[in-house]
Amino acid sequence: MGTADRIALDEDTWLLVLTGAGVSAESGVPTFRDSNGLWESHRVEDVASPEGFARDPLLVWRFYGERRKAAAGVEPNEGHRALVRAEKKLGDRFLLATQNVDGLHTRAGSERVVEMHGTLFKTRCSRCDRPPFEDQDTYENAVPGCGKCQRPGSTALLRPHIVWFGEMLDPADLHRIERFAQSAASSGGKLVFLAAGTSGNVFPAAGLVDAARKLGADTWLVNAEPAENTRRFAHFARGPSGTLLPALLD
Ligand code: BV8
Repeated sequence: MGTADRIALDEDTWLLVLTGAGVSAESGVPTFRDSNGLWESHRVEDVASPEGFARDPLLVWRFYGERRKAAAGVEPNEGHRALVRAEKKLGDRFLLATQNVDGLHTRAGSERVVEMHGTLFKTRCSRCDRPPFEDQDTYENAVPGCGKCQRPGSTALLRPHIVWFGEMLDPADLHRIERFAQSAASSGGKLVFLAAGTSGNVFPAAGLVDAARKLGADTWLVNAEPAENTRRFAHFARGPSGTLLPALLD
């Protein structure tokens, strides 16, 4: 585990970043591991899975409505902003893949973002292919039905535009990440893979470090504590991303 103290953003550096719930912790958004309240009384897989939604759609909407409310009231932190500055410096040699659904990267000013697990602020029909739409409603008391594909006696329920456990990620998202890493590798430039605020538990996101290593990337992990896959990284900077990302990238 190397302990170099910064990531050089040179003319030939390509930076692929993966973030998880830990980068939003300092903005006051609870992570999955140290979450409290609603999450403690429910396993995430129960309220973040199609089976959970089929079993109790109102509970699932309460879980997401609660998070919509919470996320609307918080601000990006210095870690989000350091990633915006890195993107401004590298341009199309920068890509940010996030597991987070709280929208804070976009609110901080990041543009080259792949929201691998969807977003809290969009809703879609669980049956028809109407496009997902912006939605801030919290649906505490009634599960919304789709007005478009309504058939007599069979109401299709609206659902959060989130990738639940057991659901496929959008192939277009995964292709965009792969194409970026391959372009970096074939450009003769230096590919750096930086993961921040993620416990490395959830796949396929947790496997990105291995794909990056196969392409010869230098690999960094910024995390408050060792992650599931810490040993897959050449460098591990332990501590809060709000401090370490500016220190490493500026
Ligand atoms: C799929 C939306 C299947 C919900 C989420 C291979 C092996 C094993 C299992 C699987 C596998 N392939 C698939 C699976 C199953 C499953 C999975 O990985 N399960 C795990 C639990 C074992 N994966 C899936 O189901 C995925 N689907 O692969 O498709 C398939 C295949 C073929 C055909 C059909 C289907 C879908 C995964 C997406 C699930 N949805 N999110 C929601 O958010 O409500 S995942 C959810 O977990 C969030 O995205 C969240 O980001 C993520 C949790 O991970 P982290 O982000 O890392 O958050 P966590 O709290 O765990 O860690 C935070 C870290 O930050 C901690 O380490 C902490 O120390 C650190 N930290 C805290 N504060 C700070 C900090 N660090 C720095 N600074 C700080 N201030």
